Amino acid sequence: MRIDIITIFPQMVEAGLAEGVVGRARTRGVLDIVVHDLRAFTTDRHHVVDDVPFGGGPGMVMKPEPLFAAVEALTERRGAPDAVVMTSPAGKPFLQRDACRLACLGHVVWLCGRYEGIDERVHAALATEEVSIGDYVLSGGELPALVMVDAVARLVPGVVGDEDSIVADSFSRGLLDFPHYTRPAVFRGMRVPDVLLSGHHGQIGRWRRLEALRRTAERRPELLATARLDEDERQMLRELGGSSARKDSEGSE
Ligand code: JBZ
Repeated sequence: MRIDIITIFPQMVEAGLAEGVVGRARTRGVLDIVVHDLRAFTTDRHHVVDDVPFGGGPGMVMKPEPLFAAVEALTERRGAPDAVVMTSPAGKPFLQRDACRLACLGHVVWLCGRYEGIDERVHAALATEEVSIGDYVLSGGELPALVMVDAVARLVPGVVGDEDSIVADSFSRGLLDFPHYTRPAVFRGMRVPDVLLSGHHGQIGRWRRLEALRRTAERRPELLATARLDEDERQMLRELGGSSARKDSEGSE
């Protein structure tokens, strides 16, 4: 998969892509990720990428010309990308299903916003989607782009070593993950649950599904409305009791 990231802080983005599974996939040639300095696509002496907002008000707005020039230069060299993602606090939420959709594409470009925002014509005529990682105030789109690229990249075959761990991940089944333990079996008086030491794989699997359901009901009850549960899990949820033990069709809230 080919990914291009266009930013005014290329070193910040490069640092986030250098290590871990994504960094290794890059060095192995499984992922072709290139970070571009937006200022390289300006034509003025001072490499200006922002300007005052029409209509007045505080802060600056990212100019459209360098962003269009960057994507057009990429299009000339590599062909038109399959998607152009614009990070923005005003975007739709970026969810696991978006990561899955983008991971199936051959070539995706990310545009990182800075200042008060990006000229709306970038959304209208250059980006194919405008997405946000969550409801908190950030100072730019570089960290959101890194979050999204990480979520996409680990779904590309060969990036994560153990395919099973992708399937087992939180959200792949729409539930929070179960609790994990490693040695020692007793640490500062806190014991690992006996079932995990039993070697009984049927019971261990059942315990993990129950704990995943318990956590989800406790921390993210709204996820239960869309989680893919089998009849066994629906029964476990009823046995957990309380208002969180509602049926799929009844929805959340
Ligand atoms: C994002 C204009 O720069 C920003 C500022 C905040 C921000 C982004 C870009 S993208 N927040 C998010 O994904 O939530």
